Formats: sequence, C-alpha cells, structure tokens
Amino acid sequence: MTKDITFLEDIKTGFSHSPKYISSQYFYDKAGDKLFQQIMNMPEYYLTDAEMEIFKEQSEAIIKSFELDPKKEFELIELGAGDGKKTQHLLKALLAKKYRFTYIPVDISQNTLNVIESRLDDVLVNLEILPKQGDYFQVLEELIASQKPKVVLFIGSTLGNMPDQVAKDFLNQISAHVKPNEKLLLGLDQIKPVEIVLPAYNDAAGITREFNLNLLRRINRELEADFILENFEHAPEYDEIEGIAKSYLKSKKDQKVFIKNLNQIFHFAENELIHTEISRKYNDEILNELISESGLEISEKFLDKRGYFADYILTK
Ligand code: AVI
Repeated sequence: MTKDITFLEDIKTGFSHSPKYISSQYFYDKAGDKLFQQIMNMPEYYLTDAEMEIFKEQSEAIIKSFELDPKKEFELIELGAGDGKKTQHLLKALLAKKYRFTYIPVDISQNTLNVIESRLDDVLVNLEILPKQGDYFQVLEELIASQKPKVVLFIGSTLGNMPDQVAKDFLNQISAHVKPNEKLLLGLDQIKPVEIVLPAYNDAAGITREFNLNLLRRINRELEADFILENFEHAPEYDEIEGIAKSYLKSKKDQKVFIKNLNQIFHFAENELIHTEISRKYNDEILNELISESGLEISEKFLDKRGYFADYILTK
C-alpha cells in the first residue's frame, strides 16, 4: 500500500518536472524483472558475458584478493542478488578451497531470493545460504554486530543506475558498515566507444524497448492511466566523453494522457522526452573520486579479456 502511494506520488512529481522523468526503480515489477533477465541474454548486452567471464576465469585470484584467514568463518553478503548465475562461480571456487562461509544474498524481492536459493540448492549442495529480504542498509545494520569477517558483493554495474552523488553516498554507507581490512567487490562497466555501448541499450530484438515501455504499461495498470504505448518510442543515448548511457521515452506526437488515480491530465508535446534511466560507465579516476571520502581504496581490479568490464576489490 505504502509502495503504491509512493509510486503515485513519484509519477506526479516526475511528470510535473521539466524535463519529465520516471525513476528507474519502477522498471522492476514482475514483467520488468523478466524482461531484464531477457536483456541479460541479448548478444548486444555485453555486460553480463564480460562479468561472467571474470567470475568463471578469475575466481581463484579474486578469492586471494579477499585476503581471508582460511581458519576463520566469514560472511559473503551480496547486495541485489539477481539470479546468482555469476556469483555461482565464485561460490563454487570458495567451496572447492574449503573456505567456511555463509552466503547471504540480500534483495528487496522475496521472489528473486527464492529463485536464487532454489538454483543454488541444486548446483551447490554444501552451500550454507541465508537469504535476507529487505533494504540493503537495514540488513547490513543487522549484520554489523556479527563477529565474523565480511566480504560484500555489489556486481552487475548496478551502481551505474545511480547519479554520482547518490553513488557516492551509497559507497560511504557501505564503508560505514564494514570494518578495517574488510572488502567490497564492486562490478562496474567501463567507459568505451558508443558503437559498443549504445546497442547494449537498444538491442535488435527490441527487448530493451519493451523494458522501457513497460513503465507506461505499469502506470496504466497500477494508476489507471490511458497511455497508448504505440505513441511512444524507446530513445537511448550514450555520450562517450561523459560515459553515461541515458534512456528516454519519446512522445511521437502531441498528446494528452489521463491518470485516473491522480485525477490529472498530462500533456506530452511531439518529440518530448521522459527520462527513465542512467547507466554510468566508469574508469579508475571516476571511481577514485566516488570513494574519495569513504575510507575505501582500490586494492585490485579484474578485467575481462576485452577490457569491457571490471570487478574492483575495494578495501577499507
Ligand atoms: C541493472 N542495470 C545495471 C542495467 C543497466 O545496464 O543499466 C539495467 C538495464 N537497463 C537497460 N538495460 C539494462
């Protein structure tokens, strides 16, 4: 209920703003979760394959970089657990090396946690898994009292969906929840040419387009609006100097849309844009600026063979 009111208010605020926007957190309803899974399988969406390759081929070196005491049990906490396909390789390597640890995937969606738990139960029988549903920092707060050392994972370049100031605050918060020498493994897509990045946000099969338009479908359903989806097009952009991909929905014509639950009509001019997402790309300099006040430092960096994606090890 609270969530619905927030959605309603956020849409009102975003559509009353110039330029109009919708927060990218609203992509992820049931249909959006499914579409994102499909995006990850698209040939143009290199991010997943690149990070998968790092986990598949460099898990042993990653584990070394954690600088764990093999005699001590530890907690491996994954923020925004996804489907576990990438993490699975790291977990497997840790088990093979006889590390004793509890894997704690944290996600706001219980459904996501159920999927990951059943997947991992099937492939890694000896894994101790303790899924936690809820807000990342609430869960980290609960775990702060634990005497066991922690390694925190935040992969998939999810940080890139936050504006830099928000990302900075987020990293400061993570740092506040870990002890000296504990590690954060942070997966970040790297800045690269537009010819590679833009297709990842505009796949030929049109899945990302559907993912973006699903926002309007969701507003229609949950807020009783009358968006005609055909009247909007998916319009992504990427500026390789700035290193930020931006997604928009563009109004194909001058039109009015009624949102019943707000009892309000919104006007969209021809070619008017609704901003729906940023996906920042990084380099070491940008990351160093983001962590400059956090007490975290880059201690290692693992790249895929093409140098598209990096998993950084940050140490407090
Ligand atoms: C979840 N996140 C890192 C994805 C990204 O690449 O920004 C979401 C996404 N949006 C469109 N395609 C994928």
